[in-house]
Amino acid sequence: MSAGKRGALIIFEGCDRSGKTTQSRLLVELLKSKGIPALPMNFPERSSSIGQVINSYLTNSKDLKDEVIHLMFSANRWEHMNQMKQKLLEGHTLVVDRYSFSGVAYSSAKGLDFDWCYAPERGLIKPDAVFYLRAPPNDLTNRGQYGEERYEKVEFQSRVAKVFDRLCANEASYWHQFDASQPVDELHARIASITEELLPTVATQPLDTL
Ligand code: DGP
Ligand code: NA
Ligand code: NA
Repeated sequence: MSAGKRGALIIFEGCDRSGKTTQSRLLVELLKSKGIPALPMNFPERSSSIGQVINSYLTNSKDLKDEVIHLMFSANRWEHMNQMKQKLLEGHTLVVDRYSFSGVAYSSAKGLDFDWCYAPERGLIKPDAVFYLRAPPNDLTNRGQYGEERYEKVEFQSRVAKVFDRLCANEASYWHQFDASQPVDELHARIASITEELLPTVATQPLDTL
């Protein structure tokens, strides 16, 4: 990697079971196969002490006030920012399964104020692209394991989807919306082509913040 060329911050967002995990894995594999340094990441990152509290909350073994868990999800992103910045500046492209927008979408869906939800995300590294995998929540219940964790209820997921739609409209300059019900390989091909166009463009741009 030549000096001064940074990697891209690429985020996958969408409701539970929308295919983010599969698509982010395929994208990392493709980039690596082309010799492009790429690292997978996942939020919430459940291994830190904050991440372990989040995991207990999601698996319903712990209850926390909506505001408290919101700030913990945000703190979980903040605790990884230095490491992410360093990796990006070293030339790694980060492919991340969920980010700040899940924070806004899931907490707004509970009724918390949109701007209040967004506030703790301000200052985090701004993604170069968000790939929003959009699907009607009714379609998602047919996919594996739906319903095991706290938020995996159709009615709640439809409210989450509405907030993602709003974010997608607000942040249209770097959001790319896809129909999540299309075949995995077709979706991957679309995502791959946008990513390959994006990488040389952002390589010389400074990192920005949300
Ligand atoms: P995942 O491991 O990506 O499937 O995420 C686990 C669950 O946590 C999923 O239902 C989405 C939800 N989630 C992810 N990030 C946040 C966040 O920042 N805030 C809230 N309230 N929920 C989140
Ligand atoms: Na999930
Ligand atoms: Na995730």
